Amino acid sequence: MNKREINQLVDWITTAQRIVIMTGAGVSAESGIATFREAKDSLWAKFNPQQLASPEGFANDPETVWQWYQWRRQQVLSASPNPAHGGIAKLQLKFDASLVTQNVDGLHQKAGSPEVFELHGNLFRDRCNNSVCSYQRDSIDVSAPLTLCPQCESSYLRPSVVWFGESLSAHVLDQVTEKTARCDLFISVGTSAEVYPAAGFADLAQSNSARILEINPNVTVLSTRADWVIAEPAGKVFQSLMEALEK
Ligand code: BJW
Repeated sequence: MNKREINQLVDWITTAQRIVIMTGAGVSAESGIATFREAKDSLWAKFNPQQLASPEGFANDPETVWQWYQWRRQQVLSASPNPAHGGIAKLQLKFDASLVTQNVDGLHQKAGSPEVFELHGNLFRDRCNNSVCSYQRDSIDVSAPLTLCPQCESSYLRPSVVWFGESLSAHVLDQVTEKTARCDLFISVGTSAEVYPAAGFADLAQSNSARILEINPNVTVLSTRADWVIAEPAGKVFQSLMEALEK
């Protein structure tokens, strides 16, 4: 980012009344965690994440889906937050900024974010795959095998994340809708903006006259609608922003 851009970013942040920051997998890329649609060189590259992260994928092959999530848990447990996670946490503490994430990795919390609206759940919880059974547990044992639910003993335990075709928490959606409808600056960071309902929040903000800022090194479906695109890695952008704000 050049000096003019950094000054403009500081101006947008400091003059906003209410900010909503929406993050996706790209915010964790600089922590070494593969993004959802770009993982090309991992052990799991031959699998399609969109198929694995689905009720159909789990029904067809629960063992493979379970092992994929165990591998991802292991990856995340050995990762640390990067300057984008840290910078976002600092913005939340200094300004009226709400954080909404599609990520399930918990790195925003690890970086000190005081409040995180997790749209797609959390990697480190399991729940029973039978929606009428209420069993849940924390899950950080990356070598735990696929098991039947100890409560109903009829369905497998699965990660407590939201798969395609599944509903997001109505409570979380209501809170995010309310924050987004009232914001005057919406910052989309590291998301391809392809998955709904998350992708619809930028439209909601824009229809209420908020400025839309996208931070993503690659063009997305949001880019042409955004008021400003900073086409650089999020870690680099937030590092520059923090240095400028701390001067
Ligand atoms: C960097 C970077 C760096 C790289 N710095 N950036 C309306 C229209 C059409 C379809 C639908 C609709 N409403 C609902 C649907 C169906 C569906 C959907 O949206 N499908 C689309 C694919 C079209 N949605 C759903 O099914 C949702 N449920 C629902 O709406 O229920 C009601 C309903 C059902 C059916 C029909 C209608 C209504 C549920 C969605 C759940 C998504 N779940 C997943 C898996 C979570 C668990 C897990 O992690 O395993 O969530 S899928 C996956 O995509 C994951 C992510 O959170 C999500 C978004 O991905 P994200 O974060 O954007 O990652 P990438 O990889 O796509 O992009 C990374 C970006 O980072 C890239 O742009 C890079 O350039 C960038 N980047 N390095 C900054 N350093």
